[in-house]
Amino acid sequence: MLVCVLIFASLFAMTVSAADLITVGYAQIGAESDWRTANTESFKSTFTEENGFKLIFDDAQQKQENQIKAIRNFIQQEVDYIVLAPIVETGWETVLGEAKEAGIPVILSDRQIKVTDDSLYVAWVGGNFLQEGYNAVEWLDGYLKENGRENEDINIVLLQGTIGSSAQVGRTEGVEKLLADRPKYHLLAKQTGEFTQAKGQEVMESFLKSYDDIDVVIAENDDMGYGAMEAIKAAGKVPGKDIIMISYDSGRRAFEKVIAGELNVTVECNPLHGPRVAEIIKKLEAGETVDKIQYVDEGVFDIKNAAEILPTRTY
Ligand code: GYE
Repeated sequence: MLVCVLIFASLFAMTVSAADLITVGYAQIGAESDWRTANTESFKSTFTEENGFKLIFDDAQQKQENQIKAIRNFIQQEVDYIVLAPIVETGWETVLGEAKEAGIPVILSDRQIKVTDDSLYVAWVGGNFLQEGYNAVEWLDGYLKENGRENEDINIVLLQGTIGSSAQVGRTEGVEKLLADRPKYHLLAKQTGEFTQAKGQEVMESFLKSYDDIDVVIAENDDMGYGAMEAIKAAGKVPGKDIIMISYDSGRRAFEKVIAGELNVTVECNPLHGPRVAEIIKKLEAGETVDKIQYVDEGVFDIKNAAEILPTRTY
């Protein structure tokens, strides 16, 4: 009898706790970069059962159609919240309309979307990509000045991220806006390297074939920057010395490259959005209002501060 009661009690406890968990479907973009890996890890370590969540994770392998499918699956599974890291800015109205219809709140993380109806998502948290674009060019101004090169003509190539992603759109716009005010800076070429090291290397190889006078590479993420370094070395030049290297994200590998002198600067974009999204969900659960747009503070790291910051980097 006692055994029966105990079994029943523990089964009851299990059902209650499972039912208490908040189910979250995360439509992740893919695994294209160190940043993305750190971002996935941030969600997986935050949205645990111990923290009161059940996470359903989907990797869309860099395809919007897969993200749309994932969202439809989440709706079918009646999750409590949908988190979306949208690969590109456009094309979300229909599927987010379906989520709204089903009464499931959508939180955007990392990249933004362009929709006419703002009520299709509750909140967004991520980096200020336009500002990151400015940060790169302003860092270059300072660096050239410190090296007595402020009156030189400077040839720049731009390795862009996934075209149409808000990370690419913002960074490109920020860079181009400031370049437009600086007649000594010349943008020789820009092309996408899809945010991957392999594609970054391939595009840089073709840039090096077309231009023998590149002074600066701006890569819209560190991984493409690493690829570009390989291409530069293969062409018999020294990255960080013969060509000034600028890239984005600032994971541990980037700090190590800065310290080694191969990367001149890494403009920060912080990937640790798991706890930030969990905070938003907790507030919503408590009936509180949340800020619709939440930018994360971000820094700029070069040889002056990299060694000091590296030990504090967890990713
Ligand atoms: O910079 C890049 C990643 O959207 C901010 O996506 C993110 C970007 C990040 O693949 O490395």
